[in-house]
Amino acid sequence: MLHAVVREVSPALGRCELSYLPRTPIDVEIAGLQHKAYVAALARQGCRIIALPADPGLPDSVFVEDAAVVLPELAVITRPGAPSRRPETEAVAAGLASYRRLAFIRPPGTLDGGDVLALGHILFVGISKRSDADGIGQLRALAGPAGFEVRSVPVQGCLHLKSAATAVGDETLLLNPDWVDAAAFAGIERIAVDPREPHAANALRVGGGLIYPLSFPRTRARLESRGLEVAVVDVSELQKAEGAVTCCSLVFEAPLKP
Ligand code: CIR
Repeated sequence: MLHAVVREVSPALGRCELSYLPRTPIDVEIAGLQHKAYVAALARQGCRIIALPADPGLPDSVFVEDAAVVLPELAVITRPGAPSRRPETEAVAAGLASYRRLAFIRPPGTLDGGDVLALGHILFVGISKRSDADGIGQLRALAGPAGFEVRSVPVQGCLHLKSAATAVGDETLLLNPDWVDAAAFAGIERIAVDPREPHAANALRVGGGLIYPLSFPRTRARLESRGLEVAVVDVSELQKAEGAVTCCSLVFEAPLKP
C-alpha cells in the first residue's frame, strides 16, 4: 500500500529559509488549511497518511521531502544543506524506521531530498546550493547496492533539482529548461513548462495521477492535453516559503502494518 509521511505546518513557517524569493508575510493559518487539503488529496490518491506533529522550533519542517530519500530497500536520511534544517531529520527518521532500514548521510556531505529525482532505477541528483559532491557520493555508495544508478546534474537559478524537473510518467519529465540542462535527460520524453510559469515544473506523481499547484494553469493545460490526470491544490502560502508539492510528503510503498 502507498504511504505518505507528512508533517504539520510549523507555527514558525514565516521564519523559513529563503534563497530566491523575497520574504513576504505568510499566513500560517491559511498555510495549515492548504496543507490539510494537500494531505486530503494524498489520501484520495490512496495514500495511508503518517502525520508527524508540527515543531515550533523548525520553521521549514513541513517540507519533509528534504529529510530523506526513500528507496524500496532502505531510506537514506539526509544531511540538509541549510544548517537550520538539519534537526528536521530526527522526527522523519523515527517516522520511517518501522518501514525501512535506515542509512545516513554523514558530515561533511550535504544532501536535500528535493535534489533527488527518481526515474526507474536512475536517481538524478542536483548539484545545488544544498547538495554537494560529497553528499551525492555517499548517496551513490548507499543506493548502488540497492540497484540504483546515481547521476549528478547541475542546477542553476532555482533551489533544488525538483524545482526544475519532476517525473510525470514512467519515462516522462516536466521541466524548466532554463534551470537544468535538458541534455542530462537525453532519451527521456520531456514536457516544458509554459515560459510564463517558471516555477511550474514541480508536480507530485502519486497513485496514477498528479497533484499539482493551482497557480500554473498554462502548464497544467499542457499536462492535461497529454491525458494526464491532474488534481489541483492551492499551495500559495507554502510557495511563499519556496515550497511546492513534492516537498511536503515522502511517498513510498510498504505493506500495511496491523
Ligand atoms: C528551504 O529553503 O529549505 C525551504 N524554505 C523550502 C524547501 C522546499 N523543499 C523542496 O522543494 N524540496
